[in-house]
Amino acid sequence: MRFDVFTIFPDVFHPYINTSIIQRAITNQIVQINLHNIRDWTTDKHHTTDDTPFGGGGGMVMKPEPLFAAVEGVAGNPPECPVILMSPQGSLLTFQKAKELSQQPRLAVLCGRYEGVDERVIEHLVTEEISIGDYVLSGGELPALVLIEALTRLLPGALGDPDGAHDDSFASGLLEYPHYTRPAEYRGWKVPEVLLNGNHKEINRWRRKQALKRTLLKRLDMIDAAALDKQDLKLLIELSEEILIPAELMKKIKGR
Ligand code: 9D3
Repeated sequence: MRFDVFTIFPDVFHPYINTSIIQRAITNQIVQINLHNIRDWTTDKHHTTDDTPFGGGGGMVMKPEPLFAAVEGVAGNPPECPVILMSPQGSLLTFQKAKELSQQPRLAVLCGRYEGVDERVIEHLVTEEISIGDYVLSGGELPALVLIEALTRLLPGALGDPDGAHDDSFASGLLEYPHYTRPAEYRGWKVPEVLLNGNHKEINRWRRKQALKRTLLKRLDMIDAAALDKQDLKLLIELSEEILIPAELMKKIKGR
């Protein structure tokens, strides 16, 4: 998969993409990340990428000409791939959205700065706006890195094993079970006995139960009754002795 990233701060990408999973995916030719400095497509003496807003008000707006020139220069006119604007007004990046976008052979990713980009860029160049959450950042660079990493992890071979992200918690629809490592006792806090006895059937059952418990307690919104099976129903009945399980959910899963 090929990413063309358009930014006025290409340098902030280097340390992160040259680390760990993304770096290995680049080396193994699973992803290609091309960084483009929007300033290189300016034509004026001062290499201006922003200007004051028509109609007044504070702040600066990214000018359309360098953005159109950059994206069309790299991705073609019209662009031959989706053009994504990282924007606080975009739709939220989710596992589903990441999976969908990871099917594309190529994406252009625009990073806004200042108050935003000229609306004509959004209307006539951008095909999709994506946000990474409801909090204010200073620009689209960190969100672009988040997008690139989330998509790269989903590409076959990127995690070094062919099954890739199958085990990832958002793929399974539940949060992950708790993890422990040595020592078996730390400050008097013991690792659950079941993990030490080597009975893998029992361990898997315990892990599934803990994953259900956590998801019920921390992310009830993630629970999809349709994705739970008969053994999950048994685990839920056991869990109902420990925590409150919404009657709604019990009804749905008992009904089949
Ligand atoms: C101070 C200006 N803001 C008014 C409330 C609007 C605004 C414009 C530009 C807020 C943030 C930004 C810069 N942020 C992004 O470009 C951005 C972003 C984000 O801030 N949060 C979550 N996802 C994203 S994707 C791009």
